[in-house]
Amino acid sequence: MTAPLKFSTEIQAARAAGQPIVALESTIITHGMPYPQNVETAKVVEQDIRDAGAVPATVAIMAGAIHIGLNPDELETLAQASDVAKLSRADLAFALATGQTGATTVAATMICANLAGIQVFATGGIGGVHRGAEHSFDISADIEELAQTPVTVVAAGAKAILDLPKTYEVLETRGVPVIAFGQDTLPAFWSRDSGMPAPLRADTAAEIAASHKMRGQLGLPGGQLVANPIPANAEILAEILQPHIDQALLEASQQGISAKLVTPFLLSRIFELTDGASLTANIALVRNNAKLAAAIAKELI
Ligand code: PSU
Ligand code: MN
Repeated sequence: MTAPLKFSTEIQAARAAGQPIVALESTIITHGMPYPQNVETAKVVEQDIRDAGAVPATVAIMAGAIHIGLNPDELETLAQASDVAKLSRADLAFALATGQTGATTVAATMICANLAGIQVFATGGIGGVHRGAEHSFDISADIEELAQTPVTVVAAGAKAILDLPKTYEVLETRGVPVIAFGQDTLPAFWSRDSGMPAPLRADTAAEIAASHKMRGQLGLPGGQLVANPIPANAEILAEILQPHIDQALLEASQQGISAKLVTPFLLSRIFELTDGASLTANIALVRNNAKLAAAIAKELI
């Protein structure tokens, strides 16, 4: 029994040549950014990875197959579609079995990357524990996936719309190494510093790759979260963002937004409330994460 994987031409060649490959998710394209910035960003990020000496593999589910690497037409179609399903661990098998098309979250992308033998994955921010989770129980499946699937995920920390202290507590409970890159504090997605001390710190891609390998040697399941701060020239200070996040959260609760819709709703409202500044920062941080992920993938060859 094998998983229904479909490799793009570029990824087939990369696998044959033993080149380093970096996985990319597709929910950030379909649910995280508006068109056309979503497809423009996807293409720029893929090129950043190539320029850094690795090969990008954007993951999505199309017509019942796990696509590892999308060609430009597939990327464009996905980015323009308005009714694409957001698929996480719980939805993946059903979507494949019933021939659906859908975008993969961090959790689902980790599963697909691991099936394809890809050990490193770059994104913007992972899902985590939502504010008010003590009432809603809304905790992203991304956390559980990091605890079980051996993929190193490079992100700018958990998204600042979440309850960051609770998110990092649960990551610790589930045994997920959280490694801040180049600083002693955890970043907060759009801003460099959350004020929270980082559990672990690395200053080179080689250290992160060595730790990834050592987890394998110890037989530990699960991956690592690399928390890579947004470049200083692109950050939005937390105090500027906070009122917009509060406003978006208030509207979400007033409108009864729940489950899968919460993250996309908050991201798009913050985009509107910041006149697009949140998107500019989001693009800069994803590109920064892609470069670091490429460097880690090269160390893992
Ligand atoms: N990072 C971004 N934008 C996004 C996401 C991450 O910069 O849209 C997506 C990822 O796919 C992540 C998902 O896995 O949001 C989390 O959704 P939820 O909280 O419903 O698990
Ligand atoms: Mn959720």
